[in-house]
Amino acid sequence: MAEEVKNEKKKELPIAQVTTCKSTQQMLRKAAEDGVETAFHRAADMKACPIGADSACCKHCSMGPCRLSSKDAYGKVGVCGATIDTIASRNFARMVASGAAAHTDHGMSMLDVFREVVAGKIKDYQIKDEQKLLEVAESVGIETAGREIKEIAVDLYEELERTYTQVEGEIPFVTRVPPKTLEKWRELGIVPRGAMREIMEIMHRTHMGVDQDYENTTKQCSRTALSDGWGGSMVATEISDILFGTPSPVLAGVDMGCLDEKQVNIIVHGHEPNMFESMIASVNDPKLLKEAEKAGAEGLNLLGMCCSGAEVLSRHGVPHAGNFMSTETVLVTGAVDAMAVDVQCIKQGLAPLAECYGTKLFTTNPRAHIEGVDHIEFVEHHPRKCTDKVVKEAIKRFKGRKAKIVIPQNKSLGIHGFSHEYINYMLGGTFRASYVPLNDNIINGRIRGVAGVVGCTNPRVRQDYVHVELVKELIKNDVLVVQTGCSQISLAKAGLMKPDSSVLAGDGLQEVCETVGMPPVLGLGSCVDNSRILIACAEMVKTGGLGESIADLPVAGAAPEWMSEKAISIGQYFVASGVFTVFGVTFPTIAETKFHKLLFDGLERQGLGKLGFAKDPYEMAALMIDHIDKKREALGIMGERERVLMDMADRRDLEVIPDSF
Ligand code: NFS
Ligand code: SF4
Repeated sequence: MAEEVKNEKKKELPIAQVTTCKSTQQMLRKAAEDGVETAFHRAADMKACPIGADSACCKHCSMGPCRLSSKDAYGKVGVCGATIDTIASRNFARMVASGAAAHTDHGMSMLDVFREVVAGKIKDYQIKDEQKLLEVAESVGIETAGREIKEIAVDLYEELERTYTQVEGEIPFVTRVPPKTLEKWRELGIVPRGAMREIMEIMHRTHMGVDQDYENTTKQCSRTALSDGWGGSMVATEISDILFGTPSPVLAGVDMGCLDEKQVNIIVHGHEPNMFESMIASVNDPKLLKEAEKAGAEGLNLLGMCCSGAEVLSRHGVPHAGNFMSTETVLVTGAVDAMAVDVQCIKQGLAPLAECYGTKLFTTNPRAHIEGVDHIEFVEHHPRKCTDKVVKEAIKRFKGRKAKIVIPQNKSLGIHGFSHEYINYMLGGTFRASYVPLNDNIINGRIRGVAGVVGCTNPRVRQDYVHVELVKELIKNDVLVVQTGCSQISLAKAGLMKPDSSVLAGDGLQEVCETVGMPPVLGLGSCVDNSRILIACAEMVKTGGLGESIADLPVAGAAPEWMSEKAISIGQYFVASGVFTVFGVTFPTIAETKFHKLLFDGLERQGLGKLGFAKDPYEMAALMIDHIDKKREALGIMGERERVLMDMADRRDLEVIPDSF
């Protein structure tokens, strides 16, 4: 209720300091006028707990909770005698388990749909991309020649189910891991079995009094995270491509300016594409369109937010209203007639805002209800029941709109939908699709390396700022950037997904972009689509000339504004795959501890990747570029180059981004 979210006595939010997103700034000003609060306000009012931020506390049993000192990490132990390394590594392991569970359960849902489609029990979805089905089946050793699609699909389901349920043995997609990388995993004992087994084992090992050696716990972190990256997330991506189509470049709009006052605005916010796909069918149903017209609307305007939004943006060009830190402020526009959410990253704070502005908010997934919010269950066997109902409720709200509507007029057009397959075609041409041109351009130095910039936005840092500045700095230094999730949306809003943004790139990268006609920043989709980055890395190794394992590649990753436990799982699977991965905001370790040193240094010595940390985007870019150069040096392809550091004049020049192409 509006009364409950009144924000009168609290100090004023320094709006320009908390976000660089123009639409979000405008809506925060409106929120102040309307007397409502958002996560930005709550973050400003509630300081993060310093002991928790350092992961120096444990509540795994009732002899505690125990708080160790962040300042003197080895000065104290828990009641059971647990050291800081035990406590921090156990906490970290549980973050990995939760993040991996979120991705793998999402992948399992996709696989459930696939099984029912193949069995003919779900008729609203079909196998849309048979070519992809064949490729995925062949990649896990399933015979395809002369066989029916259905037969192959049944085998593929059974094979991929092992990703989750297998008690012993390696998960199916290890067939895609470069042999040297896989050899390293085997040597270290971190090749995942089924995700269920790995997650169960983490929860067991982090119970009071079980695994009390941080090095041993960290191995299980890697193994579980790998069951996410090369397991659950990869299944989610591949099955979604098979069912809904493999993305290829598509022009689409991003930002709150995609809302339209004259239409019924419906936002889908969440992570699983199945509900979104059904919603696309609903808003294109002539009967529902008629109903909308009867209510006085010019049409049904469907938009995405967060990851399922990023996924359908990439796959179908559905417009995207904003990333994680804009999900509340978009309601402040008053223009959202309905918002349907499913799982993950749905702030409970949406509920009072929706009530205040009269937006119909619906939960749809049996796993995720919100107290006081209406639930319309989405059932894959008759998906339209749920999505048609949401559309009808949205039309009702449109008809009875009472809230004052203010839509920020910001909208950025850009190209999205660069699947790992498409990167092949784009660089190599349809008839000689391969990663050879990418590798060649890396070897000849036009492209210095590749960086994955991914992850959330977080009210503890200025929204979008770290993502955007980091990516600009990277491309200026000839580093090709691939993106997913909320980070992709930050850069899309800043106009970097346009091919002509290659003017911001260094000479070498600019030349490649202009020849191919691609932007220097490639949007790959949602967070589970980080698996596309793993596959691209594996392809680069396979193509040759850049070393024998993923750890040899001149690549780096970053989660500059992360907040979710999923980001921790993603970070750990990139590190375990051999990639240097830098986190921003904060990191749940104390720098002087043995556990911290293992993650930030020791793992690399074992032949894996390692973690890095920097809050400042330029410092973060420097860490990544230095790492890329170190790898180039080791490969003997360094040539003569220096890192171009941006001065203030350069930074000012970059403020102006061309908005048409
Ligand atoms: Ni990824 Fe997607 Fe966004 Fe972060 Fe949340 S929506 S799965 S976790 S906040 S990038
Ligand atoms: Fe304290 Fe040990 Fe119990 Fe954790 S497990 S709460 S450190 S006694």
